[in-house]
Amino acid sequence: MEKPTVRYIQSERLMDSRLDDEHIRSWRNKGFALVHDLLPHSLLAALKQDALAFYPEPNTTASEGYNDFSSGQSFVFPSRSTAFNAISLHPALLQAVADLLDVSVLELRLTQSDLWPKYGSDSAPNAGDNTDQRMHCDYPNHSLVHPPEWDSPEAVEMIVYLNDYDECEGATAVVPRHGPDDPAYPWPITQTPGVGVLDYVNDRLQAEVYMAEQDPKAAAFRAEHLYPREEVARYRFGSVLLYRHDTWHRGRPVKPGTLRLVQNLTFTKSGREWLGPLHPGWSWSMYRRDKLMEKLIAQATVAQRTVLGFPPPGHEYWSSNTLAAVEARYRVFGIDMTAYRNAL
Ligand SMILES: O=C(O)CCC(=O)C(=O)O
Ligand SMILES: [Fe+2]
Repeated sequence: MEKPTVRYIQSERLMDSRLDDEHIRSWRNKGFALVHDLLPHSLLAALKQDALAFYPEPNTTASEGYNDFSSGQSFVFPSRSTAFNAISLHPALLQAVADLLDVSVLELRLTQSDLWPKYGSDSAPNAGDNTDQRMHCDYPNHSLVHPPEWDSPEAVEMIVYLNDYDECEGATAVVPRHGPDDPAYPWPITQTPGVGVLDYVNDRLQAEVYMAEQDPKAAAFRAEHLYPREEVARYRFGSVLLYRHDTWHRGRPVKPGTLRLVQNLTFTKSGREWLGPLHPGWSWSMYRRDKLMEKLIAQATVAQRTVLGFPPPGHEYWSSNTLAAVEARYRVFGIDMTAYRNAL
């Protein structure tokens, strides 16, 4: 059987860039790290091109349909953009997450990969508006529970920026955590819109008015300890902001008339069913005529497949029968089952 010649996933070892100890310490202690040059610029440029071809230009009527965050599930993994898929499972990203969580790459799972446009606008925001966000942590719409104790994190979130700060502004703001007694980081994290009985309000001004009405103590905490301490992540083309489900942060206004493009990703430790994928399951696209996901699985490395939930070599799922059956499904796409066979 002839192997496909088009690459659907970048699986060469591109391990030239790795987080340094300072990045790892910063993420573990302060709750974030901004890293430049983790990903190859050629791949990022290809992704930006795909995104620009997909999303409407700023200042057009069509762009008004995209004035809230997220792509509305229209630019998610697995995507027709090969660059997007390649970044979603890029070895340098996987290694960075593994280093932050102190586990092996095989113990990671991808739970989010979504490319979001953010259009700069100076019109009056509604309560759900994304332009100038309220300070928040991301766990409520990623987790069924609450983030574990600070020193036992189980997920890494990231924002990959495809513009320069000077072009679009709209740098994400983060509140660095200073040790276990930091008054900005009390436990549990409940003083935020959307948690408990509090409604979800995204716009900063409206959220803080609402908080002052509903929970004056929480509003005072936010005003005293969160907003004054925010630091902006001055990104460049290709920068990656690594943060956590329990890091206070918020999106800030993008320059009117510009379009900021970011890829948002989340990786968790395996076996965390309470941190489920934010998109349709990875198998859901398998009936598409383009067979993109099948090709992607076949061409991925063992580690990349495992990060998608494919059973790793040596897993109890594998027997000579299941191996032959999976091979029968993917052989036409060029899968190499040697690693699984060797581990039987
Ligand atoms: O877009 C950004 O800079 C941050 C967005 C964000 O934090 C969110 O939507 O949860
Ligand atoms: Fe967020």
